[in-house]
Amino acid sequence: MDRATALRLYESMLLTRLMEERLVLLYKQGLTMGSVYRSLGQEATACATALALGPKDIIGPLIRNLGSMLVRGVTPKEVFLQYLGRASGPTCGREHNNHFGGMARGIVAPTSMLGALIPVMAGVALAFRQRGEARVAMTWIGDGGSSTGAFYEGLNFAVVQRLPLIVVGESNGFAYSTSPTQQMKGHMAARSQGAETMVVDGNNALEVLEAAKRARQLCLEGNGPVFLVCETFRLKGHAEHDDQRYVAPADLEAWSRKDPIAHLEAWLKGQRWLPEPGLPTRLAALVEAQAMEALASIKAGPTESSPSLN
Ligand SMILES: Cc1ncc(C[n+]2csc(CCOP(=O)(O)OP(=O)(O)O)c2C)c(N)n1
Ligand SMILES: [Mg+2]
Repeated sequence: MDRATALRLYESMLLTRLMEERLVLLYKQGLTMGSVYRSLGQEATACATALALGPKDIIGPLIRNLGSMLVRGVTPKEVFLQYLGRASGPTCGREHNNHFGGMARGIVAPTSMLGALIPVMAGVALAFRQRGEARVAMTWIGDGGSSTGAFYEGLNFAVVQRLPLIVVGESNGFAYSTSPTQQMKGHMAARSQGAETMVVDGNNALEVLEAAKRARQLCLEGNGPVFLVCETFRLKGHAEHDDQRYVAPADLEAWSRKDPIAHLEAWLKGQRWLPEPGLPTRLAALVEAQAMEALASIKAGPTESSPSLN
């Protein structure tokens, strides 16, 4: 682990959190076109995995993986424009939240249908193999989403074809208000169907990054796919409208103490690789400036110029 990578990881996780906090304010003002689905406490499972990839690899994120998109170069302003439903946003106001992508940055747009991205990303991985390209595909799935037929079909196909696909399993305690014990027997990792399987502490960003790098290497050597299951916890409700009254306060308290950002910060301090002292302030200012730019587009009216869809 080199200092530059560790700091990039820290910065991307912090940016994710600041972005989501700002989005919640817009939601509370009634300005967003839908709810906000936070990844509080799960920033490592989106950022550290995406950071392990090469520039030509392709990701297919889910709603709680905004961090992976920021790692690939998506800007806060784009995200704000999208949430505000602006014509100048990435989908010209036709879609909401992080449902956008683009091949220039190697992002297959998230969709609402849980599990549907697994066969799609298996197809991407198949294309890489057919063309003889040293690239991998990565996608994410929650404990709930891993109960879908699409998850089983897509992963099975990837296993049988030995495709360079990394499926990141986010075992975060809930699917809406349903706990894993109410909808699966045993551990999520047991759903790997013969894929190489890894189980890591999803709140330890360094562990996630190392595992994702190993997974990528395995894929490039023809041993894919890899099911990388991250043990973590959803610290907020399903979305902002959910008061999570079904979550045991003791669990929330225990997992809050395992905050992945605080954990990485402590590790950086131990290494004497301190981030610049003003980083949180600088990132917060960046987020605020880009939120204000996006908000200004509202004044420009609904006919503000719109780019073509990519
Ligand atoms: C195929 C399908 N079934 C149901 C839904 C409705 N739905 C949206 S999110 C969600 C819960 C997802 O839980 P999980 O996969 O554990 O992800 P998490 O929200 O915990 O990140 C459900 C059931 C959906 N979007 N797609
Ligand atoms: Mg879940």
